[in-house]
Amino acid sequence: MKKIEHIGIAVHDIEEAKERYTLLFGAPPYKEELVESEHVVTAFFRCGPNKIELLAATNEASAIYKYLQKNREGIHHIAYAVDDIEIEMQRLKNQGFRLLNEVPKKGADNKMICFVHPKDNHGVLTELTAEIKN
Ligand code: CMX
Repeated sequence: MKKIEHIGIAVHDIEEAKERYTLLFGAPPYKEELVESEHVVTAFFRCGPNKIELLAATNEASAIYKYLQKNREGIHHIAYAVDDIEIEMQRLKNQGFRLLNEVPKKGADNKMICFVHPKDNHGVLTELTAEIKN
């Protein structure tokens, strides 16, 4: 794993959260994206070399919808950048981590992603991300 790629924050209302984080950073999101496969709408902010992803559910099938039924708004996951996502997935699988998708899937911000169960990381939902090379 190379670095923290972003921190994901679950919110109820993406428009309201975007306004608040635009005030916080003094700059608007550099990217806004609907990820239909994940049933989320996202907004990405830069903070120096780091990124913050706001996530809101688009419907009740969304993991964010379920999360916010049980929890308050707040940090939902930490994403790490990896070079080769398949190698990292296999490495973690061999060590007994539960991968939440068996093959890499397309995520937001031009990434292939894989989630690792929060219970295998002391309560933190963990995401592997690899840049899609065009
Ligand atoms: N962080 C920490 N713990 C979490 C969690 C999170 N984000 N989401 C769920 N949990 C915990 C729950 O609190 C629950 O714990 P207890 O059993 O102690 O109550 C346990 O995990 C099971 O949670 P659940 O509410 O019953 O939900 P599910 O098991 O159905 O799903 C999870 C949980 C993590 C497997 C599912 O949300 C998932 O597959 N997530 C990955 C995909 C995702 O999150 N997509 C949205 C983001 C997309 C993006 O970034 O683009």
